[in-house]
Amino acid sequence: MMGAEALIRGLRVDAYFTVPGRFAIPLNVSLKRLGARRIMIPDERCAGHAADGYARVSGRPAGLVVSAGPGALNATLPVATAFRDHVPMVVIAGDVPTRSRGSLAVEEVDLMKVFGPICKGSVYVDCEEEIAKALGAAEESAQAPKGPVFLDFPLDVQEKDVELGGLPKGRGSRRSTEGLEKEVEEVARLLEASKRPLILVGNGCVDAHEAVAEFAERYNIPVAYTLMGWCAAWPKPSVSVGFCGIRGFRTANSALQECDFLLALGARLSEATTAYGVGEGFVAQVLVEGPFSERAALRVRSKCEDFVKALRKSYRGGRKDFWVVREEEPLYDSKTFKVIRELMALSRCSVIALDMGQSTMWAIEALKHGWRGPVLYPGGLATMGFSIPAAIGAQLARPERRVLSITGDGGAIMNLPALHAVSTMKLPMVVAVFNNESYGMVRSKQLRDYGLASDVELGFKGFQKVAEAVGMRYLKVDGEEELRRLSLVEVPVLIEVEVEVDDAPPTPKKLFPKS
Ligand SMILES: Cc1ncc(C[n+]2csc(CCOP(=O)(O)OP(=O)(O)O)c2C)c(N)n1
Ligand SMILES: [Mg+2]
Repeated sequence: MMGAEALIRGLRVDAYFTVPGRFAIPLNVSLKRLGARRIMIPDERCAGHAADGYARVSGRPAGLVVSAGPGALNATLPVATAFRDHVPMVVIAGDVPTRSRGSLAVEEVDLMKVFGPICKGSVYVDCEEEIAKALGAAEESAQAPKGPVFLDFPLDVQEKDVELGGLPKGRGSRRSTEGLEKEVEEVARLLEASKRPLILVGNGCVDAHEAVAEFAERYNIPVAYTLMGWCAAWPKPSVSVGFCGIRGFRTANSALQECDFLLALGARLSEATTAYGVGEGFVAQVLVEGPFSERAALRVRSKCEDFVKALRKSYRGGRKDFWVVREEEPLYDSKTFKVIRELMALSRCSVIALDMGQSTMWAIEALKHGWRGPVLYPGGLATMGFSIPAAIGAQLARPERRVLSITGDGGAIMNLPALHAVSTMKLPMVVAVFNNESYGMVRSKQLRDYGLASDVELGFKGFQKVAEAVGMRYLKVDGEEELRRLSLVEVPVLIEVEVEVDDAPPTPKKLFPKS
């Protein structure tokens, strides 16, 4: 069988997002022959974000298959976005033949150098033996710390006749839990003794968040989240106090300041989370990788899953008094904020994909008022243009749910290939574009810091025509009345909301100070 087929047979990936190219032909032919689930989206950036959205919602790695040079380079943004947010993904680039490597062949670029810093691991599959290594690396993608794995697969090796024997299955590395007992005992003891305990769930605890929720509900311990942890963890327990940080829940930020014992699970305790301070209490931090916080007095190197499992066994304490007092979140007199709240209530969507920009900041404020489902948010890299393609992936992973994409005009204008894909696949999505005819978020910062705005105007008024061109329904929305018509409009639908460029949520001074 062809090398490409051997690789695909060995991978444990449910769905492959692809863009064709001559160096990826054996890969794409193998996917078809093997009956793999394939989704072709005609732009690598969009296909990559769609793979990311699929993985965020399904919890399983998605495949991204691209061709050499330009094709692969166009996938760098979504791959880096997934890397920063610890999303599992197997990225396979069909590359120029091994003999052409380094020869400046047409379409050739050193992809291993490009993808190395934005992937968890990478393998140059330059011979048959490396296929086994590539499969091992791909398994690692879904192991904590999760992240994209890059497989650089030259055309000649894809086409080579290979034997299937000896390929590893489910090798994934397991970190030893030895030596954890003492630390778990210590945390259990501190938790028992504390009067105002708080568990903080970060993005690194996504796999264990349900176990944490069960534990916290049983003992009535408040659970706060980082923004990224909150977005990924659903459903939330009754003891949730929201997410901490710059745009965090008041309740969560107060709890972080007032707790006498903080157990931070898979949370780095970066400034984004601790913007309003952490109190004087004892801090224990569990991280599978990366630097510990200076505030952490007890530092545990472990997968959160292993740690939480052990803690549940060790803990002997009783139910706590729920010490946190819940505070109301503010309501704002902003058109964007109000329409987003109405959309959340009226669109019958239960998964939401955000972008980067003012409308997303408003969406984060609106989410605090009762949103229960998963949220896809490109928080690490802050990638504009993420929402629509990521929503496609989420919709494909959860066909029974309806996905709402919230984006600015800047994010939407990048996404013609994604809108075309939404329409051709007839995905039941609601795409809401908040059109302020500019890069509003950048404009407001420029004005604030320099008193002038340059090259931030977009002035695009053609979303209705775009919707018509790709074959999506279109609805212009000014408020609740038009939104009520949403139930009569067939999906997929593109909703356009005209908003003022100055309709921006209050930004705490701490956020992006002028350096
Ligand atoms: C790919 C990418 N390019 C540029 C930026 C910088 N950036 C952050 S927000 C933003 C403006 C977003 O504009 P829009 O989508 O219209 O949202 P608005 O702020 O106007 O609501 C830009 C350019 C980015 N984060 N990502
Ligand atoms: Mg805009």
